[in-house]
Amino acid sequence: MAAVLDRLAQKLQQGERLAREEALALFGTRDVVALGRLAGAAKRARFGERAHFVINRQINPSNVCVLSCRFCDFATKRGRPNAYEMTIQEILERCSPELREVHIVGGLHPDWPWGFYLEMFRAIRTAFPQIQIKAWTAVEIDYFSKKFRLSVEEVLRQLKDAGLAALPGGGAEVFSERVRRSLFPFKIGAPRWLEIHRIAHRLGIPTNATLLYGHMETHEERVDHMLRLRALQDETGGFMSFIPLAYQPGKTRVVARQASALEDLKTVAIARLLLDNVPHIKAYWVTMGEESASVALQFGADDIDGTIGEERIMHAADAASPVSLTRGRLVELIRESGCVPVERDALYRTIHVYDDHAHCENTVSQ
Ligand code: V47
Repeated sequence: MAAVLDRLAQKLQQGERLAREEALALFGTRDVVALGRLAGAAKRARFGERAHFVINRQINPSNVCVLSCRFCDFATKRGRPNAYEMTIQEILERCSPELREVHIVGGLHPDWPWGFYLEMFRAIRTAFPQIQIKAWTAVEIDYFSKKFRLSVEEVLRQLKDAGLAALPGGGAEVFSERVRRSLFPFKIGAPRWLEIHRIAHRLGIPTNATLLYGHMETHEERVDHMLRLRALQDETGGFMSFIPLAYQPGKTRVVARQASALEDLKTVAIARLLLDNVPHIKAYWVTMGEESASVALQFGADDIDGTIGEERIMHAADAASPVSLTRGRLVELIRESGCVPVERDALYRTIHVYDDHAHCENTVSQ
């Protein structure tokens, strides 16, 4: 395996791309440290010692959802004790002037009208003009398009006019028909997810992409997922960030245990090497845990997401991480990894570089 890694290192140095079989071989390696070194070098070539975070808040306006995906503990049906629906006022109460980003996703609500979604954005934009709205996955955009009989272009145009800055990467799960049929048969599959992101990119709306791993998918399916994202990115250049999401078994228990820390680090590292055209690789502290996310910054990741405020999706599935982190803790996690913390906005524009240790004490409680 050492010879394989050496050969890949040479290939990468010459600016060549990893092929499918090479990425698969990396999943098989026991030399995780050498893999991490390769991916860390690729991260440093782009960002030096910098690593990003954002002061953000996740808002999930409702968990009522017309779908019932086998891996999801968040979604529920109206009338169940855990069902909730927020008003626009309740959404506004979750926003505050320090925030740079709100990340809004929810269930596919059975009967909220289209005007509610637009009004929600307008209300946020009016009350908090400095907040960028990253909202609604491709699954939700597809649902709005069908439910309100609008083209995807029209849905996105109207949302953009109302304040949408970017789409989050959710709903991609894993681009495998085999897995879709088993875990989320009524949710859109890869072709539609990719089509919606292609349209968003054409309209000048940047997006993220996720991969849900650590359930029943194979390494081949993980690699194929990344390769399909790489192909779309070659075409559009519209993806900002790739976020591997480790499946939280919660009550759905597709598998008994979450992927190991080593598997998390390998997935991050291989994403950095394979997705050579996606600038940012996120180590999502909510699913990986704070410590692994910090280590992942030496394994190819350059971002650890943000303060989050109130994480509900993974915590519905009993995630062990906190629901929120302070700015001070994020700065500390990044510094512990040996990187320089860079506070960013939702579009990865730099807000502040924490190269002065005095800022380490700076904590906010959202
Ligand atoms: O699509 C649901 C996943 C996603 C579970 O774009 C689960 O910056 C693990 O997309 N275990 C939504 N994952 C979250 C998401 C996201 C998160 C952070 C940042 C960004 C971004 C996007 O959560 C869903 C699904 O794949 N999910 N249930 C679970 N039990």
